[in-house]
Amino acid sequence: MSEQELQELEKVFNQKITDDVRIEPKDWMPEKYRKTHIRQISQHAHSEIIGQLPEGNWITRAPSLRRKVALLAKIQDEAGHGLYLYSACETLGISREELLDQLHTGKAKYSSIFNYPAVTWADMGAIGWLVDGAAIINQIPLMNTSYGPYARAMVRVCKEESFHQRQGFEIMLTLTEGSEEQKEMAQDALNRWWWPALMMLGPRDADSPNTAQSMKWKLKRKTNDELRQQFIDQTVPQAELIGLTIPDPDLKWNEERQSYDSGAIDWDEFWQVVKGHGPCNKVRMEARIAAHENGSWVREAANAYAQKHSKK
Ligand code: FAQ
Repeated sequence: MSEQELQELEKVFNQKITDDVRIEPKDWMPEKYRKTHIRQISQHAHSEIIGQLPEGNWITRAPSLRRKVALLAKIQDEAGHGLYLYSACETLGISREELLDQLHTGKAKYSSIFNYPAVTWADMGAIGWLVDGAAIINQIPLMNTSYGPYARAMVRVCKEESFHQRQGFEIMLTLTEGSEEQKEMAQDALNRWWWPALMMLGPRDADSPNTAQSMKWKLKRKTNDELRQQFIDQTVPQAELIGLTIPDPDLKWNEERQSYDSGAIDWDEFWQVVKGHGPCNKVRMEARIAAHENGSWVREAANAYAQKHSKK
């Protein structure tokens, strides 16, 4: 392709971004746009899949049939989200095998939040309320992201996350209306999940190497810090409503900004977890790799079936 033809294609692409016309798989796109999308969409998919593990531990210990059914449905939804996202990512010219290989060899990241343990039933409440709550705030703007398959996948994902957030909040509400011990359990879960939930939205904008370009391409519609502020402003009144205290002594309403000021996040902890040194990184990866290996007979059977039918 000549330099002039390439420039022409780039011009058409840039105009689409400016006009909010979605980029579709068969459209020409800059190589860096393609790679950045593979990075973000695949890491998002991996997070949904690994994200099943902390809650999966509690299915057999749910306190009632109703709670068990809701938790099971939620975890199955997360598996579905992973699958839509892998499919969206594959439209960019990478195979599922390669994506999974990147996860299993530690080349691709997944969300830091899933490297923390779920130690009590209240953690099921805190995960739904805070982790799914933060995920929705991050994902609603992604329904307007510039890449068509990613944006479309987000529509259903956001609807389902909203049910997840409510089921988590309802667990917390029930605990806070229960015995003193149950209320303490809810507060303890909030204390442990609050800071990791804030970190989940990514490093400060000043330390985020990808944000500027991703905003230009409209892959990201809001920066990490904007999303974090939105999450804090939305969640603090919810905690107050159920009589829980956000574990941040510096949290204060700022009348001028009409927003909360909050305390410093421990970014060293965040980077340690991202680099693989969080409390559960090792067990999460072991569980994921074991699940993949144990499922190899399903993939072999599906391939054999497909081959048999392609010969007919
Ligand atoms: N954990 O320059 P930035 C869910 C990495 S889904 C680990 O700011 P970017 C549902 C980042 O990859 C949760 N690594 O990067 C659910 C980059 O490294 P790289 C997942 C992180 O991409 C609920 C480096 O740091 N959601 O929870 C994290 O512009 C309950 C520099 O960062 C998504 O993935 C982190 N928290 O912004 C499931 C949403 N943050 O790749 C089960 C889509 C950053 O250059 C149960 N993703 N890093 O080597 C996004 O919106 C963005 O990718 C961000 C990061 C905002 C996460």
